[in-house]
Amino acid sequence: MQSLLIANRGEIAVRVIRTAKEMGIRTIAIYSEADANSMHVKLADKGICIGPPEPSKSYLDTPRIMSALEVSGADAVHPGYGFLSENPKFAEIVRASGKIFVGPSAETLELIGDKVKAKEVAKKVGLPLVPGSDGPVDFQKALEVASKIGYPIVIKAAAGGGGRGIRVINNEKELREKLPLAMQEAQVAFGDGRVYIEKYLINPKHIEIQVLADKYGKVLTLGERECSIQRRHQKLIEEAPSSYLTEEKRREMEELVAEFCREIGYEGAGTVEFLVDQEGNFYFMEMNGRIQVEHPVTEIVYGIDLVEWQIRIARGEKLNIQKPERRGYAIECRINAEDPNTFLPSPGMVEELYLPGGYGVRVDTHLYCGYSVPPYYDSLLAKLICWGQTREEAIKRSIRALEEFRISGSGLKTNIEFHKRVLSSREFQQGKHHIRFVEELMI
Ligand code: MV4
Repeated sequence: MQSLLIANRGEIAVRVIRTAKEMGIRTIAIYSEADANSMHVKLADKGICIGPPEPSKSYLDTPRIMSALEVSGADAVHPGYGFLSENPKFAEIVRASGKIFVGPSAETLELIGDKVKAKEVAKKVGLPLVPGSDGPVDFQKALEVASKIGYPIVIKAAAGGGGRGIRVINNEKELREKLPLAMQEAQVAFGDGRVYIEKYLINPKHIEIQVLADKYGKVLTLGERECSIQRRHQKLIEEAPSSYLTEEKRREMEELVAEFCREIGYEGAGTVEFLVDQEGNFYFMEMNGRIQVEHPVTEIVYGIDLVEWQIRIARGEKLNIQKPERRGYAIECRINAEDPNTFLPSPGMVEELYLPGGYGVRVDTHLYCGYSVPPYYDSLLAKLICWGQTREEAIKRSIRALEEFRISGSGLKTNIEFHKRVLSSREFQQGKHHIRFVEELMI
């Protein structure tokens, strides 16, 4: 691999470019007209404008990206997260053009994108599933399964995921009303009307296992991240390891995840998502076939560059390393351009920027003074990742770093104060937070 086209923008494009450069790989940025002055374009060896600001005409437009790939002569594509990163068609088109897609095969993306099929594989390898329907349901089957497992239940779209196409149902009357709607919505949103049902778990934690797997069947699991601090399926704070898991439970989850990955012939970096209930039981939810926003907390506690391994695996290298030892605790705060009260996006010009630093502090960002945050994309401005020998130290260091952090400019608001509130709360400090914590904090 001589050169790599980064089919993304923002902090993740910068993140990938940095590692590619260290590996001696030439980098090609693509950018929309709204991103002409973006950091990823400045850092890359070459930039190609691919279209107007709207994602559908730029970062989501396969033909335009394939043209840029052809023109640039790059021999590989890194898709980052979001956009086309888990699109099986895109992965297949890249492969068919003779280029390397840095990620799992189209077949694997297809399989894990189908939540019903993924659950079948999970069941086969012995991963625990939430009680529910085995496979998609029709009206009769849904009523039958629901009365057996009891309410509340959730209806989920087979082609959904990440919180898209999920609905809570409290009783049979509601199920009769909402099931047809849920099926129609799934058909419209995903072109696939299949839905399945599960028992609704009350106040679980969101815990996910990181994996790396090479083309030769070697699978390495790198512990978990806890991502329970979220709002409307947007994660806000993630940490590794989770203080909620015992070493025994961690090993059990990691072994099952490794078996799942071997079963589907997974390759690249990936994440298997679980919900963990108040008794400590874990349940498989879905697998994500991309590098995730929160990957740095795993990098910090395991001392490994996950993007480097994505690239090495994609170019056919063996994952010939021992599992690194985990050390200490890392916490990531996602700094977003949003109004602290309404959570509405608040883009604008960066006029003043002071990034925190010091021992145990990492900031992944594409911001610089004079940069204008465009309104067309997600509102992530920066990720603050702090390490500590203990969780308490990681929390204290995060609060100290948040106090140093200054981002301001006309129209630009951030959620820095929100992070200080969460990190200072008793629930978070005691590790008792769950997926509804932010909702409860805001009341
Ligand atoms: C659930 C659940 C409760 N019970 N499944 C949403 C994202 C998707 N990956 C799984 N999701 C959920 N599935 C059962 N059986 C609650 C959620 C959920 C959630 C999960 C993780 C993080 C945040 C969440 C917010 C709302 C609902």
